[in-house]
Amino acid sequence: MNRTTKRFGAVLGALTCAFALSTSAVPALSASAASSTGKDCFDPTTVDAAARGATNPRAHDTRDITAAQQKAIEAKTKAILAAKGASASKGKPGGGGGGGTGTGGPLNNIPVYVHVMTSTSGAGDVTDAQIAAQINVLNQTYSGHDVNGTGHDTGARFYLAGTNRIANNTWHADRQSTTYRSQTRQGGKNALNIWLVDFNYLGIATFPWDYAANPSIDGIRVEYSSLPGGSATNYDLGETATHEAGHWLGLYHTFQGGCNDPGDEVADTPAQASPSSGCPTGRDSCAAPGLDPIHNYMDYSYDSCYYEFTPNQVTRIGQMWTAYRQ
Ligand SMILES: [Ca+2]
Ligand SMILES: [Ca+2]
Ligand SMILES: [Zn+2]
Repeated sequence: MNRTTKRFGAVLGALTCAFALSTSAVPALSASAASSTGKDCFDPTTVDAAARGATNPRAHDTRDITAAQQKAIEAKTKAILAAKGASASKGKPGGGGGGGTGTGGPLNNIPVYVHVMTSTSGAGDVTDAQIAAQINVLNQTYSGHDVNGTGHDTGARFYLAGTNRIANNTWHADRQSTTYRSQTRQGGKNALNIWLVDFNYLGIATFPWDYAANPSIDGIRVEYSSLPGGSATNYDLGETATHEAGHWLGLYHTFQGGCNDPGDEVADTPAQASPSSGCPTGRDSCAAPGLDPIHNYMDYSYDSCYYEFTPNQVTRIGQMWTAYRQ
């Protein structure tokens, strides 16, 4: 398997599973409100051939969120925040009623459960030191202190709450992902579950607004060789997990919507026509002011190119946390 061809598998899976938003009302946050069938709507092993084959290995990313879906998500979030704001004003910070399933928690103390899905012969069995290094990378990148440069403090902090090692060839290859995620996921809606697998992607994430409908599969799947010290060429600094956690926290790609408003819903990330590759200094793919945000974690650059979230992404992360994971 050529590690250099691995790309982020994006986030469409959970969306196609869970997306049933209404633009006219705040949907109930309870899991029972959704027909959570447990069906996995995104099995990368089945879309690889069609999506990756001929032209662009990232082509499946274009199946991301439609403009209409994005509009609905933003409206829903705004309504939830307004409702929680009203609740907070009554002295009930963090909301209470309708708060979905699972127990929430603070952004600055996120429990991380790492599920190491090895083969029966031990492939993919990362070390405890690598897992610790990965948690450290998350804390560096989310606090604005990347080894590659300086960014902004998102307020998010992570700690290792548990490591789970499972030997299963099928699961190691990310097959039956709904099954294995449902059977192994730990913690509440504030818990970041990371499943380390070996697939044709660097990572795949669920979004926070999908949690209520599909709580049992919430989290990120990450190519095990992308952990610090791993073998994924150009993607071995552990920043794949940073990128995927960004989705899990509610960020879109910086190229969401291309050059068109509202793009990624973040004002201080210049519009970007398409994903970057490598670290293309000076890239300027949209006429809108500003160079492409190639150093942003939510682009597709090399790990060594990444070093920042922007202030407005920090704001969005906080809002998304309040709306969906607190
Ligand atoms: Ca933007
Ligand atoms: Ca520009
Ligand atoms: Zn992504």
